[in-house]
Amino acid sequence: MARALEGVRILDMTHVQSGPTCTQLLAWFGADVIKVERPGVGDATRGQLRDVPDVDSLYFTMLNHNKRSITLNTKSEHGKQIFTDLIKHCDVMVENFAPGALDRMGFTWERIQQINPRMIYASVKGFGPGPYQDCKVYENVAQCTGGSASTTGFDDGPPLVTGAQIGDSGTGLHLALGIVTALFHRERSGRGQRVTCAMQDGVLNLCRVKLRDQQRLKHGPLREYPQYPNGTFSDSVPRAGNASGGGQPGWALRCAPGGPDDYIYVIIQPPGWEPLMKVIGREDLIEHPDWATPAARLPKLDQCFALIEEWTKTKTKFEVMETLNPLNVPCGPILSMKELAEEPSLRETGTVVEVDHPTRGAYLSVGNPIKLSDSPSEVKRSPLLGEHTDEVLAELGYSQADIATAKAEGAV
Ligand code: CAO
Repeated sequence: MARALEGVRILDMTHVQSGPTCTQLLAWFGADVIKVERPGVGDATRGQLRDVPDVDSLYFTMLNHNKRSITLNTKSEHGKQIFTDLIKHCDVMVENFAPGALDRMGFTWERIQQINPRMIYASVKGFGPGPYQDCKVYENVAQCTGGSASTTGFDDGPPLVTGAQIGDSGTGLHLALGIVTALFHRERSGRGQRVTCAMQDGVLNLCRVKLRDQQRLKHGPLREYPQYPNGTFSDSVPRAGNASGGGQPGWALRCAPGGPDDYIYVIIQPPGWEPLMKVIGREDLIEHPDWATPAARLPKLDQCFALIEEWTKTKTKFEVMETLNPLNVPCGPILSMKELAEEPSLRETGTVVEVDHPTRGAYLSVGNPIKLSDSPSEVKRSPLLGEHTDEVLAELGYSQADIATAKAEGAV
């Protein structure tokens, strides 16, 4: 069965995390992703955060599945020739270099269009046009500049970055959508186009509800935030701790036996009040005028959650889950990475997969979280540096002698 993006060739100039997550998704959907790396060096992540000496790091292997690797010095004359052939050969080019790097190599968007008018040229940058357009940007910088850090954390603490890589992987996801949209458009227009996504913009898009709240602030306090009604609001959106939305307050509550991840997030929806109070043995509060309605509870949500926590502290998070779910009380255990790695249901769906690697051996990875019924993803190991150089050059029409010359000159 042909996979969804079979036949689409991607010229992958990406490195580190944001770009590679994008091209990995396209590879999982069946695109032929040709990753171009600097001879002898490769993607810097191959050597970063190494856990085993002399083998590609998990950082690299977990972001570059299903790709082919070719080494190419795109700054040498011979390398530029090969690169030009690759641009002719491919449908999509993806890069996330520092601003202007490809222009400096001589490959401007205008030049790329001359070489291949059907080319879709996609880039991740830290910022869009504006005062910071020339800056280099990494994950946490994007989280800070996109509005996530200022709205994450507790009221009395500093801004916080999140473990979810919304700057890098989030922007990679956005870019992948831009690319498949441009491919779809090319079916009708016959032409490629430029696709860009700035990390600041991607993070802000994911923080959309916080810009909503910024505007709501003008019309009074944000009643669903823990600052209401006893704390104070400034003129910008505060950090909301673990609070959830207005009509359905939520909080992370401690569970037994009291380890760092022994918590469960519980949401109190109006219909959930009665069953919750029955479970914790406080039937007296079900009809009590000081507790029975969302409006009555709002000023003392901390007390509501403290009552429920008295009960959750006596159970494990999984016992609480088993008790509250049949009662239609939305809740979810705080799962550690260890628990997720060992979760059988995630293994069964391929969301967590074990992959074999020739120099590292078996390792765990996150597979494709997007499931297509007719185009399932098979996760294949990441390539070794330059593993497919000869193969790809042969596909471009280079003879064994041409390849030997390119190697002798250091172009590949
Ligand atoms: N052959 C020859 N030269 C190559 C090459 C190849 N195959 N591949 C890369 N290079 C060159 C580039 O052309 C560039 O050279 P110049 O500076 O002379 O133009 C040089 O290698 C370094 O590229 P870079 O500036 O992109 O790399 P960096 O390590 O200095 O910066 C990063 C890394 C991520 C900060 C920067 O690329 C960036 O801001 N990218 C956009 C935002 C982004 O994606 N950030 C997410 C990163 S993950 O947190």
